[in-house]
Amino acid sequence: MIQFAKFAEIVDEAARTATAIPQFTASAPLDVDAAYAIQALSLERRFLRGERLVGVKMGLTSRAKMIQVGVDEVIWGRLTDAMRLEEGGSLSKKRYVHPRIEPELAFLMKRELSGEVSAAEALSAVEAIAPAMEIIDSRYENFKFALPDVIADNSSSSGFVVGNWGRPDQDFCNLGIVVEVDGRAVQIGSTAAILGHPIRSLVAAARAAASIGGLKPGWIVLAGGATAAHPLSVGQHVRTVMQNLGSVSINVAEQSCPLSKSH
Ligand code: 0L1
Ligand code: MG
Repeated sequence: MIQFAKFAEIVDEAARTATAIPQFTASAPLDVDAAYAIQALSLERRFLRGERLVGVKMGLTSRAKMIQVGVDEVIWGRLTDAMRLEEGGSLSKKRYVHPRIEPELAFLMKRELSGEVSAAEALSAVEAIAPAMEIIDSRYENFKFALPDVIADNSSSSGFVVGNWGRPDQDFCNLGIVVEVDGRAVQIGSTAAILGHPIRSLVAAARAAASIGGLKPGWIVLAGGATAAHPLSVGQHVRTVMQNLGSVSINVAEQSCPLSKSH
């Protein structure tokens, strides 16, 4: 346990100071359970600094992501209030090591959801859905990691931005998605890439979150990237357009404006 706490401190400091570190599994034989224990301990450090748990992210929920990372297993991480960026605002690139953006569908929870649930039960616990983007930023050098490394590193989650909320009773199983950088399409996909239907990701989130008391009303669940992640550079305007649901955007700045809520 003491060693887990040390790994948690290292990965937390790497995230806090935007400093790349060598992957843990190069020197320690971590398994997936150990990795989730490290993730929990590293997030505890953020909560002690005043951050609040506001939801979870599901990761590696599409073939594109599994192939990009070289694993075939769904993973999850925790979202805190400090990770949320203002829609249309800016992110400060210097607060990340090597950020990338992923188009995602976000769920807003209306009711608690935990453990083994059906797709219908999951849907009935949703208040709203929205187009969203996740900023992933592996704290490992060159984005190089094995599965336990990335899980320990909060499954690479480092920020998220959510567009306008819409009704959950619309069909969202196969919505077209375009990610644009400065008006040019850089990724094209569909919500169907998320486990065939994004609701399956919420079912998986309920199962995963059972270990932390379940998904809570008011929480956000990011369903997972629908395309490969796209690298971010200073000066870019990044927008994701999702069929029927609208768009969500962010500007990549060297440093964010002091008046902006975003970090
Ligand atoms: O889908 C995801 O959010 C995956 C994050 C972990 C892997 C990565 O850093 O690309
Ligand atoms: Mg993601």
